[in-house]
Amino acid sequence: MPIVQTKYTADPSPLVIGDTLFLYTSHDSSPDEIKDPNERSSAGFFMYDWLLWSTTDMANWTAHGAVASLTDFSWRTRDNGAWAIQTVKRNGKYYLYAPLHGHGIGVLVSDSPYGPFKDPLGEPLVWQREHWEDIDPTVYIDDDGQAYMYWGNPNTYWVMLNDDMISVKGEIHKLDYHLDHYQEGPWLYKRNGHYYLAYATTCCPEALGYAMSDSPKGPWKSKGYIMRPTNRDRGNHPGICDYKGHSYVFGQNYDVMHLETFVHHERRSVSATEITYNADGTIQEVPYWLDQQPLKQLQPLNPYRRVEAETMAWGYGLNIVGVGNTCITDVNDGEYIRVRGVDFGDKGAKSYAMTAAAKGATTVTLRLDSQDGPVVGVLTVKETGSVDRFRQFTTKVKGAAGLHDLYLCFDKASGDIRLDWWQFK
Ligand code: FUB
Repeated sequence: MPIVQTKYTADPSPLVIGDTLFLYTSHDSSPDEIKDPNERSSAGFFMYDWLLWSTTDMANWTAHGAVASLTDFSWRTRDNGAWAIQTVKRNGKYYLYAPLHGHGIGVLVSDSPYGPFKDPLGEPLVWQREHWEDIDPTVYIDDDGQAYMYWGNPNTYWVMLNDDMISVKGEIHKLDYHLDHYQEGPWLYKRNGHYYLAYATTCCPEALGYAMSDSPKGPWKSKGYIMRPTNRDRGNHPGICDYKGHSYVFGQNYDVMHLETFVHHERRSVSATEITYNADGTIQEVPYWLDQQPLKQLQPLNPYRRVEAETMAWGYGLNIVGVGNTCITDVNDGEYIRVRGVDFGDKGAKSYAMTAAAKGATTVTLRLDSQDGPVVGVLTVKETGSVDRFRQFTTKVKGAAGLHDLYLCFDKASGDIRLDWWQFK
């Protein structure tokens, strides 16, 4: 199942910085997030901002909220259309490349992966005024320091970037050949001396294809599918990286929406799976997301340090608020947070504390290994007077030792609740 359930996410852009895998995504609105109330049951794209998630174990993901939005580009003409981005790091700065429908591709810059991102140009980085094909930018900085940007649907374009990463070097090139099944969503990278251009294949249903080359300028040779088309999906979009000795492909599907409806809406969700490279650099095909095993957890989670409440493997029905200090909200009876692979150690935990604010209250039952598993503690979050007034609630814990999945199960929930962070002792 998709790695995030608290928001609809699409167009995954992974970026590994040190110990952490950051994942920038676009953000399909849920019905209540659509700005025009008359459009709330429409099937189309309603995309206003870009979200950030992070992990250190590939099993639990932490939400960081919307780190950039269309409003960061003062020259944009549309309020909808925050489509696929990629963020890359160079010389301590983070460059976020974004399509601005009908206005080319822009770039935002930040000193931190968490933002804030600012527009250094006040105008597009590239803009081919004669068509609307300037979408889905991907940027790769080669070993010699030369950066390349590819993009486009249904044609593929590329250009070199200057070292400042916010201006182009030379002219825009259009591939004068069509990569097999190429539709959109290119993802450019290099691995073991081979250059790769992965992409979403011919719509619809889109799948994941790729091409290889000896040069970032091509020529590219199509190599087939990473994931074949299936009627269970419609749109797809690759993001590929190596992390802690494993290789991953990210993509997207409608499988969280399908928990509610099979009527088509653009409410997508990002999934990921491990990929394996053959000796010649080609990539072994992987089955459709739902036919895969869950991602292997790379290291257990330490519950004796501060854990953000928005860190989870599963949290369907819950929602995220805030940027910077992000919290869990929209808590209802029967919902739960699953945190995978929590290492309580041999001695086990004695107490549990959660920092929360509430114009209301909820009970949080701590269970091991399943939603119905053994209870190790029960916490009550009580009214704090305001959703901005946080206080710590504590409870005793018994029976939590060793390695377990932790379930925070909610009931007797009322009012507006914000869950900030928790910690065992
Ligand atoms: O998310 C909007 C668009 O859908 C992207 O730009 C495409 O790659 C496709 O995923």
